[in-house]
Amino acid sequence: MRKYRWIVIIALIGCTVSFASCTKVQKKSTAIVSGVSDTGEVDPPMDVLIYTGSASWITLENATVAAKTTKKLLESNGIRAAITENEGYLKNWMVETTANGAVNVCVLYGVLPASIYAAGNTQPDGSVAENWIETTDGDTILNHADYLGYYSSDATPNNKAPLQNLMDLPHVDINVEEIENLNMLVTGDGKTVAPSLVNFKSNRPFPLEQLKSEWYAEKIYASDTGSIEATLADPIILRDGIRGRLAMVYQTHHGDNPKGQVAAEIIINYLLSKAVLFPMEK
Ligand SMILES: [Ca+2]
Ligand SMILES: [Ca+2]
Ligand SMILES: [Ca+2]
Repeated sequence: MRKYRWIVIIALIGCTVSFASCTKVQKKSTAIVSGVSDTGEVDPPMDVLIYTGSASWITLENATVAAKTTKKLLESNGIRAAITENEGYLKNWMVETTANGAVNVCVLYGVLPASIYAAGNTQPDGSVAENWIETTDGDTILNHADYLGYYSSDATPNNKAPLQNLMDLPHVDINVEEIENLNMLVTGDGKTVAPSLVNFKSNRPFPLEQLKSEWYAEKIYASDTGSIEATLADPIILRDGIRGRLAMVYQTHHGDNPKGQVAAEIIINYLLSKAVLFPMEK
């Protein structure tokens, strides 16, 4: 009789365990970035996500106008893009698109949100943003307006450390020459890739001599000389060897420039261009 009771108890435990594990497997993932279609298929994450929850050196209103322009142009070229004011959404998308085998682009307006890089520079290595640009996907943070990373989303000034920590270049300093309103002349590449880009004045052009380690200037679209042989550049795409990228596009102090169009043109004609991604296919 006692033996029989044990069999029942063991069977009950077995049922409980299998029920619990079943529940776990069936639990829906909290992928708020991917949509689920009517047929139950999970959509792939957006190619491009534009964050407009906070901005520096551009008003939120102007950032939103630029973001809408970029999104519209990307979509008309078959690129999936979304705008979000929610930095938690941005973080989930970044985690989801880290090392997913596809180039993704995150567009920012002078603010590096705390959800992807802790305010106060408390995570010099391994932030969501740093992990994102350290895979061979070629993922790209494309920054407009203020110095890339200078302010966090809660208005904490992180100053120059975020760029240093993201690049693992402890001395990188964009404003070492304290440049204000430096003429940027469009290069040949700039004319080809971004027809909307015309000569303008940059407040935070990138000093090319600061590139160290495996970082290099992958593309220079405007510079102080109008050629790629230059000292300072904006727009510029910096690349970490075969890994990710940081792009600086119109780093200007409330400059009135076509950020929306030029960002879209750089993404369409270079970063996500089929000719660039799949050069062997004709
Ligand atoms: Ca990716
Ligand atoms: Ca780091
Ligand atoms: Ca690193």
